[in-house]
Amino acid sequence: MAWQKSVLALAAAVALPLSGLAVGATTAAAALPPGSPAAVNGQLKVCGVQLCNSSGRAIQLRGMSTHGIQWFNGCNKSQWWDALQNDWKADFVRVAMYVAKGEGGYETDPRKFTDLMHSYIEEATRRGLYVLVDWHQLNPGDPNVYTAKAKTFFKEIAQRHKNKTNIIYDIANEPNHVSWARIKSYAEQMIPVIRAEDPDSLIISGTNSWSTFGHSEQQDPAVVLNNRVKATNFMYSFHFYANEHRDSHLAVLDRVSSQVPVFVTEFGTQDASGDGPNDFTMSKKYVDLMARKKISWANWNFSDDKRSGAVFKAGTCSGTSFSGTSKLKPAGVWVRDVVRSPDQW
Ligand code: IDC
Repeated sequence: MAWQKSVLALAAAVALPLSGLAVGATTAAAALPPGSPAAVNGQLKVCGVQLCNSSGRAIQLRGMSTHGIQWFNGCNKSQWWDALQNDWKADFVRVAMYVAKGEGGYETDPRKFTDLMHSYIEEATRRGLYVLVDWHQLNPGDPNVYTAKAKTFFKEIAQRHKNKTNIIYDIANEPNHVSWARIKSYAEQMIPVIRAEDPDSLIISGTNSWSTFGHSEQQDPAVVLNNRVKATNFMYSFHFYANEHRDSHLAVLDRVSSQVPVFVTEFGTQDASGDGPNDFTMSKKYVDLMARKKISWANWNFSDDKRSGAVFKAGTCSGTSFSGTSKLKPAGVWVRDVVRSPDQW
């Protein structure tokens, strides 16, 4: 309920005790720490092609994605969160919850993964960060394979957290080998399920061809641009890996983001495998474009996987030291500087 959210955001901003406020029966909304990204900006709204804060000002959010939480939940400890919040000064965390059984995802134990997502959401909220709930469907690439499961998952997440102002839903990570028409049909089934619980939160969906508006499968982005999802407060996601996706890919991001609201929910500075050499020159072209157009983004990923795109050196998550640069791989040193540069809001 919009009025409850604005009262709560106000209360959080001036640090009033929340105990006397009426909140939904299902759960009490947590106070966001004053001055934190989510307290300052409140409920996000799409305005035109921009992402705006609760005062209608266009903003850019910069954050980090987890690795798959079925594999790297060992990083989920207080010092890792401290680094994200205080050292990296991230605005949000994207929580990558893989879906497929073959990848050890949600399907293997829906209760366990839903509870794990709840715990990430609560911790992000306690720290005043936005949290992007990522339904990380990848294999198979057609999100319609999982519609029933996605409805069950998002209904519970939305029911539990509807009074929070810092939740962002991504209903499909990277659709692939599936037409835009099929993805759009999935999105138009999913959005009402979330909206029935939480009418005003931001919802994102991936686009065809691994969230490239079709570009990586040689399809014209016009297919998406001419057949838009019927929904408000909705954004389209775009992904890139800068060592592999060069100027023509960058041009697609520039083109589509002038016409529809775009959120870069995942990018890397290396190859699409999340590994291999970094290209920081090409990465900077993307980052500069995203800064100029206030396109929000998350970098892949805030883990200690051995691949070059995981920011921490292998073994870091078994320890307690995450802040500073000594535990970072080159991609981490580079992206930390960009994440922690002052927000323009
Ligand atoms: C990769 C992981 C790797 C895993 C693989 C398949 O790093 O450990 O084996 O997925 O599940 C994406 C995907 C993301 C990929 C990442 C890097 O969203 O799941 O992670 N990537 O390959 N799209 C482009 C790159």
